[in-house]
Amino acid sequence: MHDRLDPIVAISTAPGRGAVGVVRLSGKDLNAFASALLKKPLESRRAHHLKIRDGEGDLIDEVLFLYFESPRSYTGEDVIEIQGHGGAVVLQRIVQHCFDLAKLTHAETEKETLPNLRLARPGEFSERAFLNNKIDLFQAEAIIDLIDASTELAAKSASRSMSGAFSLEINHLLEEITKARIFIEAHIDFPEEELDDLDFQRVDQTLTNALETTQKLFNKTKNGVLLKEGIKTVIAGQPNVGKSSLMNLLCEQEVSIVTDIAGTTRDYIEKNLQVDGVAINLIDTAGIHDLGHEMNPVEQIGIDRAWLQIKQADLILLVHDASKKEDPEHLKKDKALMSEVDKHIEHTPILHIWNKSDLLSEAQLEKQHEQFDLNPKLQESNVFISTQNRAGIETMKSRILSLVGWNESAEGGLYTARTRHVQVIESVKVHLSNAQKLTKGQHRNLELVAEELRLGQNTLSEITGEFTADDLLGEIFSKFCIGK
Ligand SMILES: Nc1nc2c(ncn2[C@@H]2O[C@H](COP(=O)(O)OP(=O)(O)O)[C@@H](O)[C@H]2O)c(=O)[nH]1
Ligand SMILES: [Mg+2]
Repeated sequence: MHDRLDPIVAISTAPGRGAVGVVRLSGKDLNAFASALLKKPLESRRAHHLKIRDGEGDLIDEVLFLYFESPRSYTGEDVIEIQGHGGAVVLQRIVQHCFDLAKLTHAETEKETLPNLRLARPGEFSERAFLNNKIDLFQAEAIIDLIDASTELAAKSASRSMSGAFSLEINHLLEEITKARIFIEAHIDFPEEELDDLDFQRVDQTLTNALETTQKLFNKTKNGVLLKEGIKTVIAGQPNVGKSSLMNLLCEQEVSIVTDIAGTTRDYIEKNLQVDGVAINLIDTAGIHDLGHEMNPVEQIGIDRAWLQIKQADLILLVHDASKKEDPEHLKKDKALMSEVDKHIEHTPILHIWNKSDLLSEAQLEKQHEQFDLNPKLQESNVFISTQNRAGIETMKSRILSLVGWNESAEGGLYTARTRHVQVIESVKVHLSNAQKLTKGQHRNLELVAEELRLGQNTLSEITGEFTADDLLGEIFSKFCIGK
């Protein structure tokens, strides 16, 4: 592990050609080095024009030079930003020049201007911002989310996370839990002051409120994960039911070949798209025949790949042929397919899509609809569509989003989040409800209530990084780009 005190340097802009490229340095004390580089009086937070020359006096680049004195900088340390021309070689030469200058002996002190200067690891600038309390861990993670955002909604939500608005909500909840804990612990320390039923009711009410807040945060973070990671959605079903037609319709483009010949789609086909601003990674697969069907080796490989995709899916769109809904032969195959799908998945939601509704008469369609309308659970997981006349497509889209738990009317706006946050909040919920149970009836035990609250508090603090193990920090920041 590198020393967290070493001064660091990196090219912060993306590799390749660009109008401008940025080299960034951060360190505890860059003042002497910055003066040596600039060779004129240094002013913090001011753009200086500078011609950088190598040892022989040849011009490397003409740059804008900025110096941010600690603590008013991105990392909280002294930061230098050199904005040069955006070419790989010229930026490398600027970095090399920084190394040469760092080794130069300072005349007055007879020490190197900047001992131990080294290249920054990915995310090290942001890691320092976190370690110097410029941002919390949740905000740091939102920075990568903003860089990686693939939809406008994801970008907006990431900047909301980055601004600290979500961290504020987490901190409010932490305060609620802390208050309850202080109240309980005060009575453990002074047992002579018996708690009466009214006191217990108060604790109970506080915990009910905290649990409600936790549930709201839980819903928001789940949404946030969907926003960040997108939904891996696999289209599966028997041959010829219209899987590839559905793929093409959703992609608004002919990505899959559609014919009336069963077995047209051999390999799976993947495409990223958006449904109401949510990123969907849509995958069309080879049609799955009934198990007894003779298959050629290519078809077999296609079907094996289809199963692999089904296993990894966040959501399965199981396509059926609505016009064959009464055909016993087709139904039998469909049933066999569904039980096979069940064997490959655990809790993956399935949306049953009854395609080719255009082939049904009004009366038939009405009858089918009625069957689902009576049962809200069935209604949520079934939809009639036609890729031919585009009936039912909007309903299908809204069912797709609701089945994966998307809740667009989240109070207070959307945030990006990751699975780690969902897990943390889930376990906070467990600690809080344990605490609540322990305030009631014959199981009442104040020490255990306090302990559950303490655990809940510590767990929740992992989100903002107050109680986060070093190796987790390392893992989080390693996902950043170099120079960020
Ligand atoms: N009538 C009707 N035919 C459809 C519809 N969707 C697809 N088809 C036809 O069904 C056949 C199989 O379609 P395809 O998308 O290749 O099915 P896949 O094998 O499941 O990928 C093609 O002849 C399509 O034109 C629909 O909504 N209505
Ligand atoms: Mg196909």
